[in-house]
Amino acid sequence: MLTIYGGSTYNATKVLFTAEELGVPYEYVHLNFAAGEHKSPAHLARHPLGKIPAIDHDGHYLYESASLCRYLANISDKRLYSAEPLGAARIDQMVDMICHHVGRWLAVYFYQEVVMMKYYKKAPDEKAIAEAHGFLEQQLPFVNQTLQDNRFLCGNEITLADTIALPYFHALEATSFKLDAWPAIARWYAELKTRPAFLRALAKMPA
Ligand SMILES: N[C@@H](CCC(=O)N[C@@H](CS)C(=O)NCC(=O)O)C(=O)O
Repeated sequence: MLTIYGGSTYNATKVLFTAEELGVPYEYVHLNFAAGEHKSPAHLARHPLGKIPAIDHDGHYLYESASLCRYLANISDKRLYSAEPLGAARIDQMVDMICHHVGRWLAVYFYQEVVMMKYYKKAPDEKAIAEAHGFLEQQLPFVNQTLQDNRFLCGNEITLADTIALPYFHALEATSFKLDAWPAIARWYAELKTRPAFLRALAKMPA
């Protein structure tokens, strides 16, 4: 039995989208942050820092969204990943680049304009947004060029890089960030956000 513990954030969406795309059977448990469910003793046993996402697979607890997506691919038929070391390394490097660089800066918009403004009712930190904008101006041309040359982030087949990257861009729909300057990313985003697996993943979460 595989249970995914999540909340309404892009990190949980990555895991749900990957599971749906792979067709891995799972149950989803949505933790209520406002009620502190992610800091309960039961959840701290699953994730030592009390964060989401985490999974319980037959009593084995695992966490870290990209690692969880890789695990789901490894326990299924490896669609979205590669059984071949170089192919896997190319997918891993794109996943790491998205999580540690591009996604890290996209997340600033989400944090400042959704979490701070809408949830905590505080003014966004304009300096933090300007810094993120500067890094994205440097980094998104590479992503745009990649998607101009390929249908997906690692070639012409969907991989973990796409199921992990898409939720960052989706979270930006609620922010001032726009994809107008990045037409190939906008084309990729428009295609992926209507994939049935992504729509099923979103349907698991409360609005
Ligand atoms: N690098 C981790 C990040 C996990 C993380 O920061 N999760 C956030 C939600 S997106 C969380 O649980 N925040 C609640 C808290 O830190 O108390 C991953 O990719 O899973």
